[in-house]
Amino acid sequence: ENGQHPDGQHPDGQAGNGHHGFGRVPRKEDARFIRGRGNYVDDIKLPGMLYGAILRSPHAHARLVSVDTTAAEAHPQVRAVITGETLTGLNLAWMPTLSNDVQAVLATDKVRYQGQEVAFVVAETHYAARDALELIDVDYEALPPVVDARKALDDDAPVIRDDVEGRTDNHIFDWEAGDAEHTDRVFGEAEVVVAQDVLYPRVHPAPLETCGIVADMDKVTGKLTVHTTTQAPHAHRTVYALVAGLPEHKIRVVSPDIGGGFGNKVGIYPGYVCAIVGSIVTGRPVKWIEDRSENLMTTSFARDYHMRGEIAATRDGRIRGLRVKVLADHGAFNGTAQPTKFPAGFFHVFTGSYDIEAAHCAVTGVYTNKAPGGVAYACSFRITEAAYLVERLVDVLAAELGADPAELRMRNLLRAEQFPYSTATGWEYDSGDYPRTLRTALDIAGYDELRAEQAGRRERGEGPLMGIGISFFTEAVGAGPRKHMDILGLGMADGAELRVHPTGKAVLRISVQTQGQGHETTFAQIVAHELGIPVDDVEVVHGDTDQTPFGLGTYGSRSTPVSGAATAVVARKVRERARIVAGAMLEASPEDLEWTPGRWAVRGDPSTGVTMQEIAMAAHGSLELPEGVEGHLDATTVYNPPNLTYPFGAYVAVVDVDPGTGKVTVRRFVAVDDCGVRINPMVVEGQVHGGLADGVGMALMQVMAFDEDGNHLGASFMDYLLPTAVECPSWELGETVTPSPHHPLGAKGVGESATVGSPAAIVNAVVDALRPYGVRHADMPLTPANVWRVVQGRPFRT
Ligand code: MCN
Ligand code: CUN
Repeated sequence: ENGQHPDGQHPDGQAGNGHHGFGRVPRKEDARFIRGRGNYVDDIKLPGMLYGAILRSPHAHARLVSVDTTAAEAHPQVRAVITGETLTGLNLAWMPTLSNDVQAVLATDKVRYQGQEVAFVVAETHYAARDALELIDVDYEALPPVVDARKALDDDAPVIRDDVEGRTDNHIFDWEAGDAEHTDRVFGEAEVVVAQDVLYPRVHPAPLETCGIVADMDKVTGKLTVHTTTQAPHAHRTVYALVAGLPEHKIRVVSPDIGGGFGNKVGIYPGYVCAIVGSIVTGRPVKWIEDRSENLMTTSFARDYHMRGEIAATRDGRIRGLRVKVLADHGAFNGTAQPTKFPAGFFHVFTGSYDIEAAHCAVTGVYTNKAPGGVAYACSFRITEAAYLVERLVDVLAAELGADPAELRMRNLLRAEQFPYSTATGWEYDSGDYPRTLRTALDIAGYDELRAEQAGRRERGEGPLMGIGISFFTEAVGAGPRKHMDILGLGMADGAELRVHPTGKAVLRISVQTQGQGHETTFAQIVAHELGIPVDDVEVVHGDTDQTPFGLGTYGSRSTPVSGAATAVVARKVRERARIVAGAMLEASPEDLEWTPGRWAVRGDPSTGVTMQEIAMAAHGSLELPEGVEGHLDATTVYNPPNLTYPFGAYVAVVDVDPGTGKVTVRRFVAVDDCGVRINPMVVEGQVHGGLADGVGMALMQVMAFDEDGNHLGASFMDYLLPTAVECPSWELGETVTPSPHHPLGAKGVGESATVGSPAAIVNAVVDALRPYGVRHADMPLTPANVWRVVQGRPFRT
């Protein structure tokens, strides 16, 4: 069973013609996307609209002495110039971040990273706004920057955040999880301990569409409408309400089509606030769209985790303990996006997929003179870092023990009968059959033959160097239970509303927001599956706070686990209401009715049944309903997930490395994902393909580099490389299905799985290829230059 159902039918045969439920339904949204008919923020043009542009700091760290805007204001096309001083007057110069810190909207005292926002010009055209930026005269007094996180806590390090009174260092937080004492004891008794420094470099989600906004303050109605690139429209609205002091019902956040988010569009950026202020000041709509360099230099980056991991094990390869220390570079403002209680996100799932007695991690966050962010790029709240670290460490242990990495993993993986499993750091994994998934991946790859080929090549000294890398990951997605998780005090439950019109057509309203994941199709499939009506008869409304119920948005692969569950629940409410109506129609007691997809019928006599469409008409008609039963078939719900869902997967990469040039070619990549029940296997495979490409990008090509003055060295796609079909092999996918026991559909999230799981497989493969040089670890990105450097001066031994 590999999920191939080319006819679009659900494997259990429920789907009829015209797609009534789960299965490989083509994406509804693609019809407009492939015709160039998408409607993105930059496509929006409002009457009288003005254009904004941002003046940014050329320095990574400097005192702001003066900002002279006289010449810019005199530009004939300029309508407003806004500075930190203007905003101070409005009490808007600083805004709250998602981590309970503050961030400068426009600099007032200092600039703290290259590209930081200093002034905002509003003009009649985009070009005029850009031209006028050049007329602003800023006097900076350069300060020494902190670029290397490892030096941020030195005694002589310049203090970046002296805006906070009494602050004397660049320390943000210390956070730990697990049992330190127990872990130290296990390490003390261990037969084998291996330790490894591992860097997960600073990278960027780089969605194809950059961030932007059209802000429109209507002075007559007092209503602010913002069209913007956001993964979380409702959360943005509440934050704007709190920041600007406007009531929520006077703010409408609309998120039209979004050209990729990948966590880049979770937070609120200074440009958004400036555009809103610009509209308030001028009384006209203001559009601000950032360019590629602005996106790469200033918006939410990802990772930048300096990790040291240790594994304690027995001589025969039983892993007993894990100990981790992390230095987290958060940039100049602590703006990471994650549930409040978890300053290091979900990094404490670093025990991965293994049965480990004791584990402990300590994470220290520091400020540096770089852009803020850290949680983005399909990371599942730092599970990327955690999964990469443990999967690297397991390979280091395998090298130390002379063990096969597949066998070592098999030996330590959680077994099916151990679920639900409580980890040493406090997670409760819901379900899994890990050995089966790893075996499936090894079988597809032909692992034994690959190892034989590798041995033969090594023996014959036949180039290029061949490497085989494995990774096994477990994710925790679907944030989250209200009692454990909130963002800025907002609980993480999602609403859903379902209306069924008289003719049986349905409208679903949800709070999550697609950025390319196909929600308009897959959420319609959930309703179709529950009500037995065609997918085409269900319209999904999202991305507009005036039209959808409250919910926290799309990130951390939470849409299916939370809003997907809400959708199933609300559709079941409608189905139950339909049962009562059907009872009245059939003159039978509702308890005596039986559901077969699409119809309620008297038990044992399906021919008597009434269809959902007939029931809908009757529910809106003159049929007499039982005492106390309202007409119509509409329902609402709020879903508070009882736990996260824990998708997992086994990946095998095969690479060829040219030791002369350092070039790595990914020859094959096998990915077996288990995300529980798949609503649309084709969409899931698309998500996995994208994430695997991310893995190639991070493992081999991507890093946001800085020079020692804090100059950004990767502000265009010439330097910051995105993987293309040329660098990617033809992905080989498999699947296993272990339903989530607590999700109404048995589904788990999958949108970030492949990004989380794939980098380790590729790096493990490259290190495996370099084994003859005695290489045990090499940090990403494994660019030709970096690989070449790693092997220089090392003797080659087969
Ligand atoms: N799905 C399914 N069956 C499952 C699980 C998911 O059919 N068992 C489908 C869903 O119905 C949905 C898609 O797969 O259409 C992804 O679902 P889910 O795993 O719930 O993830 P989200 O929808 O919450 O998407 C968020 C996730 C994140 S956090 C990042 S980052 C990322 C990712 O999605 N950004 C993306 N994938 C992306 N894909 C595109 N094209 N663009 C982005 O910006
Ligand atoms: Cu960490 S990126 Mo996705 O959660 O939006």
